[in-house]
Amino acid sequence: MKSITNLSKVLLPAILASVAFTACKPGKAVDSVDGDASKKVYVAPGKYDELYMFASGGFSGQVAAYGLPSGRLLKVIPVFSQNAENGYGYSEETKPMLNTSHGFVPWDDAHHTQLSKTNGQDDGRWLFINGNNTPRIARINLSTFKTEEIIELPNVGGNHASPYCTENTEYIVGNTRFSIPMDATQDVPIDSYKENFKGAATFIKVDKEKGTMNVAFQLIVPGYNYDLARAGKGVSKDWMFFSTYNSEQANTLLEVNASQRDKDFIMAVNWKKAEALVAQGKGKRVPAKYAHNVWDEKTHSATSTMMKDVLMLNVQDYPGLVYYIPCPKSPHGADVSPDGEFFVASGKLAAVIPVFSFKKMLAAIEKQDFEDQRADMGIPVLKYASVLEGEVEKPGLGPLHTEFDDQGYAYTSMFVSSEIVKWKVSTREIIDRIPTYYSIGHLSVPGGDNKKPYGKYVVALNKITKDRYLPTGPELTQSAQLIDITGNKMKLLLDFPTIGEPHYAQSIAADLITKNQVKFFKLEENHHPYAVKSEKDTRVVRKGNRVDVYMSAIRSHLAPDNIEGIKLGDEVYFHLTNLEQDWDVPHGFAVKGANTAELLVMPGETATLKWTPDRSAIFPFYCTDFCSALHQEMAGYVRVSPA
Ligand code: CUK
Ligand code: CUA
Repeated sequence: MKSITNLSKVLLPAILASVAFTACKPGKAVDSVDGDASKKVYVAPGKYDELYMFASGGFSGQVAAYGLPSGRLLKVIPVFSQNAENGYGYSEETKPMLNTSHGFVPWDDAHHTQLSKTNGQDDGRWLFINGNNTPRIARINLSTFKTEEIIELPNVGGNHASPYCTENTEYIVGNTRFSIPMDATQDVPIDSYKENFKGAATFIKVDKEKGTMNVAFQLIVPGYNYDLARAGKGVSKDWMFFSTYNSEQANTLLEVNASQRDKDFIMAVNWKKAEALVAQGKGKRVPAKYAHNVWDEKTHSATSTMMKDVLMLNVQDYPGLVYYIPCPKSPHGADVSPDGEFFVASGKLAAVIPVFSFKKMLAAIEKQDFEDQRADMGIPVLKYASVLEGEVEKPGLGPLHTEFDDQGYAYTSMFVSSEIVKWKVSTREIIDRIPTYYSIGHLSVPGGDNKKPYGKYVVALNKITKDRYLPTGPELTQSAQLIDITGNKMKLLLDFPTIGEPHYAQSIAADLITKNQVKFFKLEENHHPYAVKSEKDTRVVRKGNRVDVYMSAIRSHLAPDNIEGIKLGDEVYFHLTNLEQDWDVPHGFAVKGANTAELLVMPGETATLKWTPDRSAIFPFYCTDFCSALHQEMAGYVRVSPA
């Protein structure tokens, strides 16, 4: 352990250099490619993939669903960003989804996908993802592949340690990447960081039936940077582990300020205890403004509510709630083994991977075996040696994230040395390593955070592709790599491009998703206030200068298809109901010159395009999705007369 400080002097320049390294065509790569790779990833026409992989779209703010092992992109699910393809964030119904306390924010930077769990296993119901910038968490319904809910997190600057869930999706957590003053309106000098800046670990309660999220409480924690988190499971199911860096509490993250210490911390939180304290009425409700946006499946519309306060517990007031465990230099990932006994932290500037024991942690707490120095905010710091099970030695450079398979092995990504290292959880002995192309961030084993992982593959989610694909101008594609882990030696099977930066992904057996698919929305259950149930209900209604057009679409007619009586200065709302009751028959809608939206309306659903004509003219409109032989006939005219 003594060499850590020195090593970081070597490592940091290496990290920086790796960003600028000039890769040559990887001759060695051939060695690690499985000879049967083509057979193992080939999914014949008409056949299905074995797994769905849900990957973060990074700075696109969206989620992408891929099939594995083929790597085929199946769908981009819009979450935090407007998406012209299907009118998300443009239609009147979906605009409220992107509301925040800052107003309408139509983009974000998404990092981590989290599948919902029952008894520590993926249940295929929901997918959660964090918005890193405007701190938000979204919930996607996996029976419709629609974003159903987005909640903003108050008192958080950069929701990075998020959205990790407990064993039965009781809670989803989010913690701050950038500590900030808890009263966000507080005007303080930035260099008063040590006194004024704090972290807030947010626990969001998830409704068992509907999945609806509500901020249950926030724990005020020391003003460090919180990077990632994982819930315990099995023996450790009542705990949550967060990685933290910048325990120096520097207000500039230059290495000299923020990476001086040999060790930062893993923060262990007893969330069961926090929950019990809340049940006893502990904590204080403090003013906090944040948006909670919910999709209503009956009205096919979202509503946005501005929340006004939040329950806060200052952890220093509640001994036994939070402990710190020292962890070598700038821990990034914090991952928990399938049985819940070990938690693995990866110090990105560290030379070893420490594996901590939950049992030993409890014993150290029992014995009150604390380091006396550095007890920030009265939080006990456990001794490294008393919680440590052992270290994985010489793993490579820049360890980031660890996932587990079903055979007792762990896989850790090495950002700087661009490789995945396979090691045995029980002995921490390194079994194998495989290069990745290039600069791997997260990695993902299907079911890798479950009590019983699915295993079979590990997917490398890379930061840089360099020479791996045909060039596409200054920006090259982002990429993932599929690796076979069924044998002793890892074998590279496939490179495939991804949208945005694939920070993290989770994969799930396809049948857990396919069995719950909604094929269309039932028209009789459509309670949208402007829905029509048949073509004969279509009409144009004027109220002052507002004109509501109740429209229908069914192969192959838009009704009404000749609209007159609109005057310049009117506000026109086209409410289009798709009358189809069949799978995969959306209709689109576009009006010439409408600068607000185009629509894509699912069968049985109603969506609204708002339009303020800018001139008097005859405007054509039409269906944008080629839906039948008479698709080109799904069109009409709207006449806008001078005021
Ligand atoms: S982060 Cu990207 S490599 Cu935002 Cu999860 Cu670790
Ligand atoms: Cu409806 Cu094309």
